[in-house]
Amino acid sequence: MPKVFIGVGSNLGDRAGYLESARKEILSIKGIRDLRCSPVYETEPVAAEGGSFLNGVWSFETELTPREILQNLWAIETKAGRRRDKINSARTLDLDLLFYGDETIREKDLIVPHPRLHERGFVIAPFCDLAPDRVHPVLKENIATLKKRLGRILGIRKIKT
Ligand code: PH2
Ligand code: MG
Ligand code: MG
Repeated sequence: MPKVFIGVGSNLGDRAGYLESARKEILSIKGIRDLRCSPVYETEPVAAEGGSFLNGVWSFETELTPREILQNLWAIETKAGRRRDKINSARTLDLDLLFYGDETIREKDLIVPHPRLHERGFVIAPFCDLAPDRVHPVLKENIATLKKRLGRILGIRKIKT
């Protein structure tokens, strides 16, 4: 059963509340098991509007297809009142599919692994807490190595373990 990693983020409204509801929503999806959550980081926005984010990385095992996961993630975002008026506007909840097992997918609205995850301290730092040995299916390096390559990550702070 493939192991899935998602990036979670919120920088609008009750940020911790949105992450907590997302966790409950994911737990309630049939066909998902063994949800694990990284510590939560407070992070400065990178090329995005609004205030600081809460970010984390979560993993689970699933029988669902990548497309089914994506649809579930979108539905949870919508339930959290996510609006999509502008790219990178402040958001109540952002759920991004990072890895789907070792698969590489290149469709218009579904690119896996997430193309920028290795450049983003707000993804790599929590990812490294959760799964340092996980190997990036395209870059063929593990998350701990990718984190080292980023050097000193500024603008992030672990707030909850
Ligand atoms: N998400 C973005 C763009 N910028 N910055 C931080 N700190 N955290 C995010 O989750 C984030 C971002 C696009 O989704
Ligand atoms: Mg995102
Ligand atoms: Mg997104």
